[in-house]
Amino acid sequence: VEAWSDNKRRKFSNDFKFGVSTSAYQVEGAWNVDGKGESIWDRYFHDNPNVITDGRNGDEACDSYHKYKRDVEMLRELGVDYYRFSISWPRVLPSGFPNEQNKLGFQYYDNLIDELLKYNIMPMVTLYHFDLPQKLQDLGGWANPHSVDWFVDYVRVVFDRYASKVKHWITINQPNSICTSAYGETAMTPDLNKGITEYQCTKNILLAHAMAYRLYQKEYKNKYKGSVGISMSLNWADPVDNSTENVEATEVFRGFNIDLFLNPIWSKNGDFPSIVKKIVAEKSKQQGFSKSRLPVLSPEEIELLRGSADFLGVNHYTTDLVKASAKYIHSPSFENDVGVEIVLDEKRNQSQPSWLRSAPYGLYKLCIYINQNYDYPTIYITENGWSTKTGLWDRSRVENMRLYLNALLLAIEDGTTVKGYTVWSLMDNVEWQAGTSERFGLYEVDFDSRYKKRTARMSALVYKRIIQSRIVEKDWEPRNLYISSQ
Ligand code: PNW
Repeated sequence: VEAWSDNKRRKFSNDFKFGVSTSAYQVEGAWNVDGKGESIWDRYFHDNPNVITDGRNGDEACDSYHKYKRDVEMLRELGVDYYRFSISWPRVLPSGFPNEQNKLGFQYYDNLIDELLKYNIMPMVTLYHFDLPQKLQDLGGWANPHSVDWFVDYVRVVFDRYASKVKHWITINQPNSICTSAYGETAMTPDLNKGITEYQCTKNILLAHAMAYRLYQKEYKNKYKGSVGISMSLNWADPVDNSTENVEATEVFRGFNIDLFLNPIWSKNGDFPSIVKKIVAEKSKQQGFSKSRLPVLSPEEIELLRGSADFLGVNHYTTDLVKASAKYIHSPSFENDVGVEIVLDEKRNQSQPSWLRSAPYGLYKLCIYINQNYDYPTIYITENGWSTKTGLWDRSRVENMRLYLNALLLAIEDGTTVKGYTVWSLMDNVEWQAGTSERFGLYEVDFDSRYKKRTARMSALVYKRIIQSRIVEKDWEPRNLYISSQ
């Protein structure tokens, strides 16, 4: 029990929505079936099989491309209000451009969406969850300013087809992970110019989001009345102790990992945060660049970005502890610009991967931080979850979910506008480089079975009960794992 929590009984209001989430590459499989184009993850894993912990890539994954009816049946079993899934850009536009439209690829999403609507489950569609068409990566991916146009052209095709059926849109999943960790590491682009591409990507991907938002406003909103947001990776960060240097290091860390992406869209004046502008400009100068590696946003771009979201999607998993770093490495990179060290909190429960520690108070503090700095935006928690090894009695997932939902109830009581909560994930899936060695699912998937058999875990039954009762019971347990769609 956390010191900040109390024993008051709280309830989710009747209009609060519950959902679950997946993404295309992680569940669909069928990587080269029916005319799908190659994505950057297909290429990366086919060329570098050794980077995957257990060697299992997304070629087959959960085979949701063929098993979507079973997926929807599971959603009915859980009783969720909505399903957050993503559309694979290379599945529908294999060249990346609208000149080639893959009928069969679209047919899959037609079928999935119609199946959801048939059972009154709202689709929440992520337009981009990490799987860029390889052909666009060959042109520089998100570091190329033309990527703004490429994205908007793709999105227009999708809006035209689905705006009448889909009312909740997320433009991009975790642009901050895409630009700063993936570009900074090696996952999404092997060809790096560190310290530079991170910020080109940041600018381009935020503009791509804003253009897609404005497109919806202009051409679809009046008719279809949907809402368009963006999901950010927003873990909380606290200083490892109260020393001035660690407190300051934490402010810098938050500046780069939270505010760099929120400030342009949700702050009153827009633009990148001044602390980030200052640090990158100073270091760029020291390193001999003729100007800051962080691109400038023009007044028009600042206006375009400001207010360009109906809601903030919060993907929240854990809290990092921040320590000022003594070693300043002279080479340019996002990491060196932030210049801190992340320390794991050994006191906290650890999940399967070591980065994931259960620290529910962090969700509460994050919400308060967002409210104070960005004036109470409308929020959906678009991802929150826990990973385990295989096994159906996943008590650590249940425990973690209960603690985070209680923290969320407290944040709501203190004024946070949260419309919905989404578990990552509906089922075990391909956890990027971790392959299937980390399991995030409410349903276990038997990846060795021909039908990718899915079985409800204990957490599925607990979540179902929370959705029905709207309260978080302390220690209710099911007697068996039978789950029905009634
Ligand atoms: C998310 N962190 O990414 C992704 O959106 C999912 O695709 C992924 O499967 C899921 O988390 C689980 O890992 C994250 O550093 C990226 O804390 C970074 C972090 C957490 C989640």
